[in-house]
Amino acid sequence: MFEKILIANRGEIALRVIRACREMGIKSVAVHSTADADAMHVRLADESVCIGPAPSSESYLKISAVISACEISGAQAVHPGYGFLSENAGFVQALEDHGITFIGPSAEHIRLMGDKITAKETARALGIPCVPGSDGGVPDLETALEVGAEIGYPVIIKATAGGGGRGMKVAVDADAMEIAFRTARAEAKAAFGNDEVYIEKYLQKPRHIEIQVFGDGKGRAVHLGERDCSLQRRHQKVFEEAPGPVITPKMRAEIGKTCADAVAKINYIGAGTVEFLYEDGQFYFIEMNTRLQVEHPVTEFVYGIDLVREQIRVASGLPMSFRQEELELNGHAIEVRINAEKLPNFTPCPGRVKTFHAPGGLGVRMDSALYGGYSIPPYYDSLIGKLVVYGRDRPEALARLNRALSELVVDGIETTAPLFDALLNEPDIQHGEYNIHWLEKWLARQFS
Ligand code: MV4
Repeated sequence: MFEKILIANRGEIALRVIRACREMGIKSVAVHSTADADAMHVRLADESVCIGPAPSSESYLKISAVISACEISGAQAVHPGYGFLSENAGFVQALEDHGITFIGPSAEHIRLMGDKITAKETARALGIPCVPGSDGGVPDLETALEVGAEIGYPVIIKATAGGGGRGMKVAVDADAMEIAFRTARAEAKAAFGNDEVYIEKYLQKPRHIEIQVFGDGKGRAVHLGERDCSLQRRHQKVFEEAPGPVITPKMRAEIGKTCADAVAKINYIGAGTVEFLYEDGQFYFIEMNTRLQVEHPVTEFVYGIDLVREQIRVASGLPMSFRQEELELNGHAIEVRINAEKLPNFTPCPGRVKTFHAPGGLGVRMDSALYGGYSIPPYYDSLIGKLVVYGRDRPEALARLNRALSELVVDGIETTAPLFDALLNEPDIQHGEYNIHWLEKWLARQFS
């Protein structure tokens, strides 16, 4: 087992990893920018190294600075958290060249899933159901129109190098294809420096359901069920739950096994998420994320597993500490993301937090790096905490969320917390009746 792990991240996820390290008797090294000298992750870690100035590009994203910090501190492994360098194959390669272990999948698997066409081809070859669409890239308008005629409209045009919703365009019919195709390519070129696009049948009212998978890198893998992350605004998740309100045990077992078998077959190591759109009882693969996700705590609650501990175990060559047959789904968990943003427009509002009080009690977990007197710097993303609740069933989890929100105090800045008080009063939310468009429609109605 590693003696010392460096955490190449900040905020609540850095704390999450430091906590796992401490429970495992592993020393932790924080890295930080000059803007984060007073950050909680720096205080909580056993050691810290300043790796550069405030902009992420010169600190948290700077591979050479992170590697230097490993050498200075003697860390044998790096946990990347999410975002930043977590899905950067070049970083994994650079660590390997320096004899440092990356706590996550191989550079090859990160690359495979980073290109959305190869990801989809791989998924299909491994028996994962995919959205009908073009076989690979669509080079010109003529081909795009052929694909449209074959699969039927509406279609969606997506960037091969994309993900997370950037560079996507819907064409409702053949007449709309020319403009949609041209715009999608231009946006893809501008955003990713690569104008390759592919085409899929556009699903009109799906849910976003993702399957948590975990591999040991030696041909064994398990699934830990699904999360429903349909409540999003501008491709940012705001509310996630496990299990999904409309997923039956039979469907879970089936799609879960398909995903676990697939990642086992490619010797995938560590945590991964297979993302699907779900409509009319069918799953359609869209992407795979090769990292630990923000919303992993809902899965931890309902399966009683520490995913970060397992990541560290398999990265060090140990087996996972459980088998599929030992994994049992129990109860219901919900996460809401508390951002330093002002409603109704979600305007970022960094600044000084006067008072911070985290809710607690039975079935409540608040992952946050805030403290009273802390100044939230303007340079990084606006997530300041994740409030995660557990109940024996969904109504109990909802009641607990309502209660926990009533205890939360963040004074001095605006947060998205009031949004969730309002959402909890909505019958559709109470009944789990929502899809990927529900939240944006509701927001438009609320604030018009
Ligand atoms: C789609 C889709 C409908 N049909 N693909 C958006 C982000 C990216 N990960 C995939 N996305 C979508 N792909 C097909 N074939 C609708 C979306 C989509 C979406 C997906 C998940 C959560 C929120 C979304 C909001 C708008 C569009």
